[in-house]
Amino acid sequence: MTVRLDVVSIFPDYLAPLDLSLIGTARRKGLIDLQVHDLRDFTHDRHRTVDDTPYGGGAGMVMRPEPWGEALDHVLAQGPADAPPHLIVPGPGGVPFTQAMARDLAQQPWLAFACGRYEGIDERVYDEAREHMPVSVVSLGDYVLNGGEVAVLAMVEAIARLIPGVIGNALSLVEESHEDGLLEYPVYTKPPVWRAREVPEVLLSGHHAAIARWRRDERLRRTAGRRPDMLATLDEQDLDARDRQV
Ligand code: 6GU
Repeated sequence: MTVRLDVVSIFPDYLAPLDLSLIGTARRKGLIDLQVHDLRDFTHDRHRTVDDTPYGGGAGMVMRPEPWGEALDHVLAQGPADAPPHLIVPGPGGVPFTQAMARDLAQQPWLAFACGRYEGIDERVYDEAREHMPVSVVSLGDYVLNGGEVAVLAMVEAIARLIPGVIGNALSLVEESHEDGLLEYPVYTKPPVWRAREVPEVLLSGHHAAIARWRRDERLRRTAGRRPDMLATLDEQDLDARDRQV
């Protein structure tokens, strides 16, 4: 089954990297049907205007509703009215994007992304869109980007790699940071000594249970150091179950 992804942006070229690497291959294989739409194609004035000053005053510009209305109508018209896409609007004021959300979105047959710029999109566009499809405003983290495009690159990559067939080795998906509540353990490859730095001896021992224990301890140590917030929500049962596995 092909997953359909539509992206609306005033900078379609920003999405060009989605031709590369794993996602480009998945598109060529027909696993992903990704279409990028230029918001300015849905304007009707000579200057292809997409923004205007905010009512009530204030800094910056706001995206006008008319081009967005037409662009979203155009996207909706690509599929059945009774099975519309889930519309994702990236923005720093959204709910946090998480691995769990990526997993959920990777199960959907059709996703649309609306990239805002400037101070944002006229609120009526959201109200109107919600009458036709589910709408989620989603943030990558607590910092501000100039527009949604880079966020869409990140979200599409996180989602696409979870679509069946996109990553050859599905096992490589399970032992990863954020898949089970702990950060990943440190990894090493050859040579065994590099600039006088040795690979931890246990990894060369061939003792599988000892290696599993070491990795579990390193994951805990790393998570405690870098992401104490994650450890706080890991319950003890979880940790006990992990102990029994090793
Ligand atoms: Cl999703 N969009 C924008 N424009 N800025 C952001 C963001 C998204 N996430 C964090 N900052």
